[in-house]
Amino acid sequence: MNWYTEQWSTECKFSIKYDEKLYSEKTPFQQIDFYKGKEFGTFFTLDGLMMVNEKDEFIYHDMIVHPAFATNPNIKKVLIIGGGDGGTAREVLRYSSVEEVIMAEIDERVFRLCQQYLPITAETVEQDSRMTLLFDDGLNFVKNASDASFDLILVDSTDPISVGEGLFTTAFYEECYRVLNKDGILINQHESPYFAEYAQNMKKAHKKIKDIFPITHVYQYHMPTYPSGHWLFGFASKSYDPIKDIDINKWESFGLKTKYYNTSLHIGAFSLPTYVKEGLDAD
Ligand code: AAT
Repeated sequence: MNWYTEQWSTECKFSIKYDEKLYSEKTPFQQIDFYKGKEFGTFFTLDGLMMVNEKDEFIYHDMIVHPAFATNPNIKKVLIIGGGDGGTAREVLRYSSVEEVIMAEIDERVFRLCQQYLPITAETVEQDSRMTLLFDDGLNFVKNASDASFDLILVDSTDPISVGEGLFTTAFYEECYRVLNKDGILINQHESPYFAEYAQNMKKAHKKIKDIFPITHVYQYHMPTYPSGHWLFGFASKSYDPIKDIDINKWESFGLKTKYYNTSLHIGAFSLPTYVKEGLDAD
């Protein structure tokens, strides 16, 4: 019997049975492994951590994209940092009002292998004429980008270890602030409140973002295959508030069918459990 096992904390492991190991490669950036099993379908890991699987990817990709568009339905220029599987770009490109999407992913192999093994996320992205794919470090990309050139930045990154580390720094968040326009929104992969190591990352990221952006929130969603199943995104912005400014009618008028996101959940997602609020604010 084959089991993929992931260490969720020093004292806790999570396992998924698989039928087949589809592919394995060590790139200059990270170890990539693809598996196929019955419960979660095809899935891939980077450096031994679950990134995407066919069964629950809709939760993560709905939640990284749609709350920002329901808050500002006029988003036209989008920057995705990371997101090599293509799922985030796929959801952004569903808005016909979006004019331009740039994706800066450090590891081209992630995208190419997802085109081959995970078409559910990667298949449609490259052929869309609004899409520019760049294989570059996200921090490097924002450093060289012009002021006020994006309405939305989506940071779809790995955890702050190895290549993902630069995407959790003050220098990176400052560059994001600079390249966002006056109504700009930043959404970032914000780790998890439950296990200590992830909760530390969550707290540090929030403190840095709060020092830079005037409006900052953290919102939650249920991600069965990420450690503890309780995961977060950060919402930071220069002018829009995701709760006060949500434009329910406009978002509904887009007519997008979503499997996780809806506008009632949008508001609820920003209501955090007490221990999470305390974990974010504690020094
Ligand atoms: N869509 C959900 C999948 C991911 S994968 C995150 C991507 O970030 C990977 O493809 C990785 O190569 C890319 N990445 C990491 N560091 C950088 C960087 N510095 N610049 C650009 N891209 C980068 C997210 C999973 C979240 C898992 C949470 N446990």
